[in-house]
Amino acid sequence: MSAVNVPGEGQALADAVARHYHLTLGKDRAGGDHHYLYEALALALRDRLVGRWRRTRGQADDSRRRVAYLSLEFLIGRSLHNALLSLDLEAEAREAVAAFACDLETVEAEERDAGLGNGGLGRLAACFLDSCATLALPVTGYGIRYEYGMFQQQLRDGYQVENPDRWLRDGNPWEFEVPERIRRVHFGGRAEGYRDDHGRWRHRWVDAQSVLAIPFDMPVPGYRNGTVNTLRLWRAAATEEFDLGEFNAGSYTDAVDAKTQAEKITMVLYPNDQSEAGKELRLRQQYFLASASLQDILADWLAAHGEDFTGFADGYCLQLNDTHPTVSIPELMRLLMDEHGLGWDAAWAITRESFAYTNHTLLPEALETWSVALFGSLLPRLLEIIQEINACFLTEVSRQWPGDVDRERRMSLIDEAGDPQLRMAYLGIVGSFSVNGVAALHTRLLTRGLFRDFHELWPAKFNNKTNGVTPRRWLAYCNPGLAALIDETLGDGWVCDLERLRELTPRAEDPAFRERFATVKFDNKRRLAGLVADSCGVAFDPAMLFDVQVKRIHEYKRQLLNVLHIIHRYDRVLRGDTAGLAPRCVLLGGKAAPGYAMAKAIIKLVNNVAAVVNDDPRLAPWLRVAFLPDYKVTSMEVVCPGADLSEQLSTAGKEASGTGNMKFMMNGAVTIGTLDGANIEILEAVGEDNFFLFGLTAEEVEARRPNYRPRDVVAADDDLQRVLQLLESGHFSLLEPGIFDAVLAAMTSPADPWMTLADFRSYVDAQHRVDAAWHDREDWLRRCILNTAASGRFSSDRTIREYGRDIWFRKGATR
Ligand code: 26V
Repeated sequence: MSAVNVPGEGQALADAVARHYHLTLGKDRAGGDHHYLYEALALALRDRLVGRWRRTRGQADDSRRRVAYLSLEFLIGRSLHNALLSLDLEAEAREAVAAFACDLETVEAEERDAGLGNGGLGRLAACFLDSCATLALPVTGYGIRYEYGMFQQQLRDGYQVENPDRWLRDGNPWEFEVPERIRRVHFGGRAEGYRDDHGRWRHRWVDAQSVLAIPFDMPVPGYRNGTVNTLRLWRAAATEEFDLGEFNAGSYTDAVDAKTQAEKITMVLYPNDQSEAGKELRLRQQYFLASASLQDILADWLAAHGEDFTGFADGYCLQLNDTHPTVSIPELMRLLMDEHGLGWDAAWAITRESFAYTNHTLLPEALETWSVALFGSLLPRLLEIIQEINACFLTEVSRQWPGDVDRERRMSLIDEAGDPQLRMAYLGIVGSFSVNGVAALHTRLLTRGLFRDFHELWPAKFNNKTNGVTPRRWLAYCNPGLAALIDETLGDGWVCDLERLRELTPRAEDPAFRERFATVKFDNKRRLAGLVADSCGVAFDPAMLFDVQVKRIHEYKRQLLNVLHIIHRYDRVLRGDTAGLAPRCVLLGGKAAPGYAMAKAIIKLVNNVAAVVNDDPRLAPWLRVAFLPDYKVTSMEVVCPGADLSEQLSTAGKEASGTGNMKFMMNGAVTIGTLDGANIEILEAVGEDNFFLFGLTAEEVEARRPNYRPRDVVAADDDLQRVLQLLESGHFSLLEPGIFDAVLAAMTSPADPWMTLADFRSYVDAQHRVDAAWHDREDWLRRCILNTAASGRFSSDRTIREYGRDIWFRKGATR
């Protein structure tokens, strides 16, 4: 990629860094401030990206469908190392910062994570953008530039404390404000009918308040291919006229108030907890993203095609990341009809051929609904449109199933039982040409359960796209040791063709290769032990088995099962029953939604158990336990390369896919897991000998539920009795008696939706198999290598190729 005449590209990186340090930032060398050096390096890299960015935009092929990936979350983490890797400038960057007597790792540590997401859903969006750019696909991400990302988690006395994450405090060198593309978004007021100049009945939205949507573009570099795509994040601001009008009227404080009201919209990322329901601000965020993004897309369309929208659905695909942006469906209808004069039928045909919807959860409490009353007061014209969509849809249902009123009630976009609610997932299905789940089991459960009626009506709309993760960040970037070993063994083609890792399979039989793999793993474990020592004050010995569970804290993910097993181990050591035990360091980490009391109690329990275990010298040779505070993308980059065992314990049927499971596998950890989400596909890929399977299947869980009696389970299991005895006796809560009562009550309730105790025995037995396997070092290493070798299918490149083939660029078919 030579581009000598593009400014910034011909110059040596070291010169560019020095120029930015001295001239752009105005610093002299004596200061030696690492943060300024980070900024200077980021600016120098950004310079290299802008030319490619412009060329990517210029090469946009008008005959090709473009994709907008609409998501309330993009959990991108850090950008500097990713840019270095994409541009292949790591060596030059090391040199450049060495001139400032600094090493690259220190400079990289200055960057704050862009934590604009909760967990898997947001990180998936980030991995997808990476794959789209690497595959040179014309995909733009649209999201929100939250002033405060995911909260920072602190532990105080073992309890989670949330602190605001002001990630933009020191500025963001990766973003470009684009004032010439500011949009205006409306709220409130009312819908009004009128007759236009041609005598046609039209609608308009009047007396609304408006806010400005200001776009900030972040570059999304492809891997060494010259492509740079865009992530466009919107920030809300007050309209100038509004401010000025108030100001002229002498109402200074009202003007300031209007400004803060407007800016509130993009102030904070919502954590996904139950208390989210009914939050008006959250609905404002969703509509703000939808309207600003669609206006932006239509502006491009108008510039190229004028007011002729006939080919719009062939020109654009709008992918909805869960229900959060589904308000885009009625918004596109509104824009096409009210702003551009299309009739209902034409607008509807375009809309349902443009949208595709991805579902990311089966949990009923996570399925989004909005009160019709709230929705109508905030977005009156959109409510009218949804009601009309629903009326047309229910006519279709009654044509298909005449007289089946129960089905009409079940399928209605409005749940009329009690306070009427809009069912956003159903809106997503009705307004899209494609609906997909995120792992094979998840899609099957969707079409047979939650979306059964819809699947009967439109079977061809439904499809599966098993998730993946980008091998750039989750192998090449986070595990340079393993990446170098693979490069040396296979060449470097695997980075963009991960199936090539299969060629490592025979290497598992080569003792010399195993030794090299072991050395890499050991180094990574040392690095992880360093992180644990620094952030938890617990000493992890890299010679011990590193057993890791990091993810959001939720009852369905069953961190509790992990805790029960830790207590069981503790109990065994105290009873002198150490035969066959593998010495382990157990690491847990993750954030609890601030309003989720049970999840917070689980964090406290892990910390209390860790304190008791770590304080007892008898346990030192056998067991160490730590809870890693503030788990985030950057922590995972150290955690997954250093793990030996990946804990994937969700109740079967509850984890839609999981993506952490894939990152661990790629980095050569062995999984202990249930038959849930993508675990099933991981097991299929790696084979039963290289995966520690346990627990009830999704079908067994449902069959067992009606007659589940945890007390009987306890009565039949001495180990479980002793574990619960320790918990009930207050052994882990001596200073705060009773604090775990609610946790114990939940686990022992016949109504426990997660059926934790039902899988205890099977889990502990599987952990014994892990111990046995660990003792045969060569065999263990073989398993690790086979896991990496089988992880090719879990590259998000594969996932994105499937989205491209079946959804975005599908030829003909039902569209
Ligand atoms: C949301 C809520 C909100 C209300 C209370 C409980 C609750 C629990 C979970 C969620 C998350 C819903 C969407 C989500 O993040 N799904 C995740 O998407 C990942 C990417 O597809 C997938 O790997 C995870 O299995 C799935 O949980």
